[in-house]
Amino acid sequence: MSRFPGVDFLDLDPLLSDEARLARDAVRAFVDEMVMPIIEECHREGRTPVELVPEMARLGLFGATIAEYDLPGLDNVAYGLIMQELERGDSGLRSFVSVQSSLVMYPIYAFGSQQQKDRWIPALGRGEAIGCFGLTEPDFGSNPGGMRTTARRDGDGWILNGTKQWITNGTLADVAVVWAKTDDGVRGFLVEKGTPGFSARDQHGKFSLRASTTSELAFQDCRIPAANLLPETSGLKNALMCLNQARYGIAWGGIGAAMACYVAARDYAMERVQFGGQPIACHQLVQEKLVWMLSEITKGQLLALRVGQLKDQGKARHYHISMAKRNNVWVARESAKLAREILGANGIVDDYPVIRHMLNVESVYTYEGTHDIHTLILGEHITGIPAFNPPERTPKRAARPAEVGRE
Ligand code: TGC
Ligand code: FAD
Repeated sequence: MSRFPGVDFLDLDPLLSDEARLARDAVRAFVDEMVMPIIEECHREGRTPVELVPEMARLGLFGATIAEYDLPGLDNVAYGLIMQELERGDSGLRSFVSVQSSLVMYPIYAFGSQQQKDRWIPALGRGEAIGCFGLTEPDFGSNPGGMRTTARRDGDGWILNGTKQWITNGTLADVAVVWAKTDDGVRGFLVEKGTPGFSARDQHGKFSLRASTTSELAFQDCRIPAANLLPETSGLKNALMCLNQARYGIAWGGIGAAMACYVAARDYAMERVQFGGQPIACHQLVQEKLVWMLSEITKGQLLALRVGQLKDQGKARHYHISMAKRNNVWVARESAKLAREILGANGIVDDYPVIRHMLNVESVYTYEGTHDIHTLILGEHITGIPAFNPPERTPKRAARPAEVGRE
């Protein structure tokens, strides 16, 4: 079994706490020993490696920043490094941990009642329960505020109606954190597996994130007890706060995927011989690609590290996180493409991890706010002008081919 060497061009290791290094190294070893031997098979078969859940729980990867309920209470930099290492293995695995930690444990911990926390946080932390997060709907992805799912108060409970789509771990989940419109705005609810009126089914045909389960959730007059409302939620803002946690982890994860592609490409270039017995690494064009990857990975590490430090100081704003998610997933996407080029035909087969990362990163580029949505979030921060929903204009009639060049 080969050990992943890591990428640390600027000697950033001394900037990390002992705790963060220990967490990273433990997850790096876990990925080398337990993930790499099975991940290509999971990707081929399109299955989530649920057999890894007990070991991930033992390593304290679920809810790692929570300091209660016997959870590790790590800082955000350590959490980020965990995400980096997991995504170096596979984006689907990082997604599993992101959803469990940032999108399920975080909202229950931040917005839940004491009873909800006591019931779910320990079980989710031990991996005995799995969670999912339902925000996106078939007609509302980038614009979740338009959601059609409703929750109506009815006696001592709530009635949910609507559909959520593209939900990671939907069919695996014991509990779904579901966002729905109420008379008092958007609020979060806990819906347990098996509740009458709640059904989940997997979405098939994915060419990306194949080692992850993606599902549709349907609510048809689904009645849940009043106690399943997350009491501290009062608007879409609460859902977006959960996204901040997950997007931050993805910013590190993108660097992990880019590192995997860079190391695979560098090693391949040193070995692969063409034209006169020299390895392809001797060509300037190949070197330029490796230099691009290493430079961008290094800049991405600095960005993620600084946002992590700001987060630990309570100073990270959502636009800082948007910049890190946007940039670092783009670095992963471009690195995967360059690495695939360097591997030639071997770049399209799963004997190497590159094509899997290249396919995975298409999902990561899209979920948790597309690249372009993060551009607009940053654009709004810079200018103060939200450009998500420009005023309606009547489109000019397009010229017919016969009219082109007439005037
Ligand atoms: P807008 O009017 O701008 O905002 C509503 C309120 O929320 C505040 N806010 C935020 N607060 C905390 N964190 C953020 N990131 C926030 N962004 C906005 C805002 O200040 C406002 O507060 P207040 O007090 O005035 O009420 O809302 P909008 O409806 O115009 O939407 C803005 C937009 C487009 C940026 C937002 O909706 C968005 O981020 N869209 C992208 C959707 C998205 O990322 N979906 C992800 C679904 S989950 C997922 O993909 C999981 S993948 C699995 C994995 O993680 O691995
Ligand atoms: P759309 O919003 O329809 O966007 C389509 C295109 O239009 C994009 O290029 C977008 O950038 C562009 N666009 C949209 N609006 C604008 C604008 N105003 N200006 C410029 N361009 C714009 N969601 C969950 O709630 N929970 C999950 O667990 C979850 N897991 C996922 C797992 C996978 C594998 C995938 C692929 C998605 C997952 N999602 C999940 C959904 C994800 O968050 C959405 O796909 C994402 O928010 C984008 O929404 P959309 O796909 O509907 O694209």
